[in-house]
Amino acid sequence: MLSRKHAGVVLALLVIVIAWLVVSGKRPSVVPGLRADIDLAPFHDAERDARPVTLAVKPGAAAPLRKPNFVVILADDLGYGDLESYGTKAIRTPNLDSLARAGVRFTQFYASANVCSPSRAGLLTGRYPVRTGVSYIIFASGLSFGHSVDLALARLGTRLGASKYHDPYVSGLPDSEITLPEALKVAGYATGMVGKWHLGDFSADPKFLPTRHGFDFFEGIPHSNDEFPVSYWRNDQMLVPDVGLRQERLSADLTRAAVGFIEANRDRPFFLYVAPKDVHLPFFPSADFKGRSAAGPYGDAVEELDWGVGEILRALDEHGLGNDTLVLFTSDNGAWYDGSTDGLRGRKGMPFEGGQRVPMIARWPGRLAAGSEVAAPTMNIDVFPTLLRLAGLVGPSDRVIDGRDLWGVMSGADPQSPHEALLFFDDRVIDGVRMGPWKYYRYVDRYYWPTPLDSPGSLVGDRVAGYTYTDPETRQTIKLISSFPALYDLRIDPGESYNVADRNPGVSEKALRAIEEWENDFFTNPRGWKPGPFAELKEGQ
Ligand SMILES: [Ca+2]
Repeated sequence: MLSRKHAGVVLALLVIVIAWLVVSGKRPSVVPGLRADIDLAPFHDAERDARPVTLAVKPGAAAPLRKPNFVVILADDLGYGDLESYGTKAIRTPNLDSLARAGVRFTQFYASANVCSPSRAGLLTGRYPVRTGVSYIIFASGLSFGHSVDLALARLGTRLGASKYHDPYVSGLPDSEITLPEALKVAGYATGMVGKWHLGDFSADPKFLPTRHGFDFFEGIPHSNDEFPVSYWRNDQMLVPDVGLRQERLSADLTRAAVGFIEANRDRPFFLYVAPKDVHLPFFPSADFKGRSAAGPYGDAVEELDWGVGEILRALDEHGLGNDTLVLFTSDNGAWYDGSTDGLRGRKGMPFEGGQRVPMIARWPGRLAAGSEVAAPTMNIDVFPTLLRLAGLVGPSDRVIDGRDLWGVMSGADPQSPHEALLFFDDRVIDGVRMGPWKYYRYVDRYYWPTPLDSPGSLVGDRVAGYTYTDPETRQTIKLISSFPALYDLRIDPGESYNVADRNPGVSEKALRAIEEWENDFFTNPRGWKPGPFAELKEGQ
């Protein structure tokens, strides 16, 4: 017998299939300027996959005598307003606040996507995530029945024109992408990763293991802690097939692994990437933290995250590495159901400020001014070129790197943003752009999958977005719904509440042009490959 829940799903499927049949033949149009479909061949390029990193990344002439260590900590789903140093009064974050006091606090730093996987792809490659093919969340390969049904419904709905869901271009980070650890190894770095990967389910296909993408050492989980089974790995060995809901120990285990990596590599330059499972749903703070914050289980998990950061900082100090180490702390996207955006509009899954503006703290005693602040708009794609230059590396020469060197703004040498424009994607579509104080959206088409009712290019959305009223006397026609394009002046309107697009047509035009130019380049050369002297380089090897 079908349970009531399953019967409902089957009924819904039937209704959708019948509706689909009624309108079949009408493929969802793709509105010009919101192109979503491209040839996937460039994302599966065996020849490029096989090229050694050393063809494109080289030690520069001015390599530093002592290469700094890098520790990059990437929290999960932590909102812009969830640290005391970023405004919360409900959660205690003494370690992260001491990090901010001893270093630089960024106030306009963005994740490169509003969900997990693409944001991580952007951080590790220095490129807008769509170039890597990780255009959306890469779900675990062993999906539950319910989740599979939901995705099937979303795909069907997309074909029908009633929803908008696209699988990522790839099922994991392509080998042809050069990751931060792969590049830093050219400069002799030891590389380690601890925590959540989410760039390909390596429990199903080992080619997506972090150890196959530049990390000498890995300990952690393949994807988010809400996708089961949650297997726990060290290097290429699965230690626990399914942690299940026994996740109270995870934060402490991952912290121990991070501290162990620092101890093991204290005598050589190292790059450590820590990607805690906190504070993604579901929350399982350990006994020491349960009930400690005034912000519910979410707040407890943030406090445990803060503790973990404190342990890592303590390990650096204990080994006398503090002054030789650049520590970066940020989040992969904005707050989701719980968490604070500090009043910014939108949450995880949206390109509004609340979905992508995240805390960012940089500490390097002696090199970065303690207690300073950076207000220039910057993004996590900037970490890659910044660390490469600090390690004395040049390149990659064979591809577009969208990120920019942050050292100027970080050190105070040049307070101007290195970006004229920063793009905001939703899935594989560019929704908006930040240019100076302005944030422009040509369209924001959905909150989170699967069903937007007002997205252009969909059957339902076209109808809803097309609601108009014509006055019978004057024959004047006005639009009744939606207010796009939208332009916000973040200097006076950080909450993105007042659309001033009509009052600033020049700014809107310039912003739209920036989006369209990037998009046109992307559709001709999605991977951003540059013509390069590879033939000669190969012969010289
Ligand atoms: Ca996330």
